[in-house]
Amino acid sequence: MSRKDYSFDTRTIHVGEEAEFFEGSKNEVVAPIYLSSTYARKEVKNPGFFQYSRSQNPTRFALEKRYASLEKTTYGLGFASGLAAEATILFALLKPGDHIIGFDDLYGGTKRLFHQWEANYGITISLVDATQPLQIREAIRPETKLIWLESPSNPLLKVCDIKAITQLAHMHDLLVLVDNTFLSPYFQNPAVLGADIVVHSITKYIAGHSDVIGGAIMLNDKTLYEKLKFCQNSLGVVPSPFDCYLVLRGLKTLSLRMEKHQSNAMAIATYLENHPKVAKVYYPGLKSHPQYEIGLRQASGFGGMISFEIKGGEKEAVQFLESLELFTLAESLGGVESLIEHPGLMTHSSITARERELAGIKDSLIRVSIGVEDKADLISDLEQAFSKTNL
Ligand code: P1T
Repeated sequence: MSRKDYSFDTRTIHVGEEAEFFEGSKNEVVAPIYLSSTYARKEVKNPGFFQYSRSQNPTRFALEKRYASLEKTTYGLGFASGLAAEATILFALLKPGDHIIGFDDLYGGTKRLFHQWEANYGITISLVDATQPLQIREAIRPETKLIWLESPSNPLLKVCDIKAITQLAHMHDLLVLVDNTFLSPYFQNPAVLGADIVVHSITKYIAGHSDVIGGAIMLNDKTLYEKLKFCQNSLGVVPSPFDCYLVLRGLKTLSLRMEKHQSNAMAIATYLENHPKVAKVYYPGLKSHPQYEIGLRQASGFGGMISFEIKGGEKEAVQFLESLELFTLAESLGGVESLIEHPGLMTHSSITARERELAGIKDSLIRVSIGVEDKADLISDLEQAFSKTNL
């Protein structure tokens, strides 16, 4: 695509799939899947650009070009999973003795990775409530290198002020990473707000159909990019060409999907907020959300993720979850189908009960990924499950 000023919706469909991007192309409209794991060379000492598919793959390059375009960064890198992208960042950018400040509400698998690095590689990590920039300021040490955020966070949908935190971090020469999985680049571009590194679990909204595991890093700094790209290849954490194709395909409807996820989520969050069996609703689009104004300022939408506390405790939560018929009881999020789960027993079970308590994840907490089905059908399923829950 020659023009750089096309809108987001246009870029999700075209960037990276231009026919001229693929050598020897017959003007295919859809990116070919290059399955070959290696490339023949004519001369021993003259390998040419394409040598081995872990290092160079045209289908992956097409997707990486699109990743950068969607987050408005110079560089994009594709990974085999969100956690592969995260592990690569730790591996490439940190050394023993370094310190990370992390949001106290992060995906459980990210915290599990942090704990392994603390135990084995001499990294220290302080988890703070990043909705309070003062807590970040107080946690900064001479050896601090990186501030690790999710906004909105998983599972409590806390929103932090990315611009304010970035300004503070840059005064101290610290890098800011934002995991933008929950909003997708359709609603929020952290690098435009100043973040140095944007991370995604591609598995979620970007792929969008619960049939791919993938990850991505988007960034502007050439030196950081080169370090990460070197490790992407040397660790071998690349996505398969077929998965890259599925993501290129899924991305074409990102804008349409995100709008429907959001309008359904707004209706369901309002329904839950008025339900007598619900104690508390967490959704950044509700005026009752403590960081509603920050979300409004830094993002163009609130997304499709909702968490809520059911009255009672774990027993009632489990009874409710097992009574649902249309919602699928499963980990993950961001697919076209609505998924629901119990963070304490599922996505965040890899961290200790004490850590969950400190982060505010209660046994009555339920997390919902609102799909793009008919919202009346979703609400009637929630209603029948509430009616079967003894309170
Ligand atoms: O599952 P994977 O593609 O490796 O991505 C990890 C990851 C990273 N960041 C965020 C914000 C995430 O939510 C995840 C994965 N989360 C789930 C599987 C979940 O159900 O919350």
